[in-house]
Amino acid sequence: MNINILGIPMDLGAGRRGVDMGPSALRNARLAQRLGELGHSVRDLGDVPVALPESVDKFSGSGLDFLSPILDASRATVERLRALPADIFPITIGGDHSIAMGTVAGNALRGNDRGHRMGLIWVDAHTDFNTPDSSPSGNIHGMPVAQLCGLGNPELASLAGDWRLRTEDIVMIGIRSVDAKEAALVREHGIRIYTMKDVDQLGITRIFEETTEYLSDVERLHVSYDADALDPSVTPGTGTTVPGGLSYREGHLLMELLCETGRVTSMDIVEVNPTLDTGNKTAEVMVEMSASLMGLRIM
Ligand code: 5AB
Ligand code: MN
Ligand code: MN
Ligand code: MN
Repeated sequence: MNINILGIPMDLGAGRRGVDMGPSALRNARLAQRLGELGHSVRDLGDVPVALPESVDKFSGSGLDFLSPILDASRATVERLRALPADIFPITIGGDHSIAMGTVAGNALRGNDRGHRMGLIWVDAHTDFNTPDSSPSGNIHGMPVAQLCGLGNPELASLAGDWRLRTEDIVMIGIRSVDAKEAALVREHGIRIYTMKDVDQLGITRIFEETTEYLSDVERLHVSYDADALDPSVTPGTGTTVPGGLSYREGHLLMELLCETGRVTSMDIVEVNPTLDTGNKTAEVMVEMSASLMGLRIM
């Protein structure tokens, strides 16, 4: 496969600094080499420019912290991705999870100016379905899925023009921290959610089978993998850890099974923060997770 890596060193959407070093940490953990060893042809496109929080006015947008520079970086992400040829598998590396507004929108528009019907598999401790009104923190990395569905801020909601992610084309896995108003929103919009309780009860294999069945009609399939989906003992280097997450093997198994379908067309790796890590462990684990999605086999 032809893989293109695109870095988005964004920490404007998160409450803590340092996640902008995620792309660097993942490159340092040999992401491109690891995928190359699996037989892929890998090209690193470098980084999308993202403003430094010190260099911009936090209150420049309408009501949301760092709205203007997040819009700029998201628009640049959309343009980079939509221009890629159809046979490329983009792996976008963050950066906080606000980058997914641009990555999902850009991948939806790639090869179709009106936008493909896009399935989204959101692997995360959090549902990231806040709107500016529901958010307890005001941090945009807690809002990308709602924004992609057209809720919340109208400028963030129209990164792909009139294209919208359909609420019935989303599956979330690993969920264990949802804010009160956010919970009401995901229920209202009927988002398919597998909490950690479901992971414990059903197991990853059953969840995978239901997920691929549920998303059988989409044209493109994007996996957005937040490092905090995994248990903090596996990925400590991330800003919003929640105990009781996916085990190392559960994280891998989901990627191995998704790989076998041959249906996934793009991926994000987000929320790797090396300033909170032990060595570069979290980036190394996330590189292995992406390798599993791209064909790594035990034997
Ligand atoms: B992450 C919280 N729900 O909105 C909020 O890491 C946390 O991309 C969001 O999943 C976590 O601030 C965002 C409390
Ligand atoms: Mn997230
Ligand atoms: Mn999260
Ligand atoms: Mn986080």
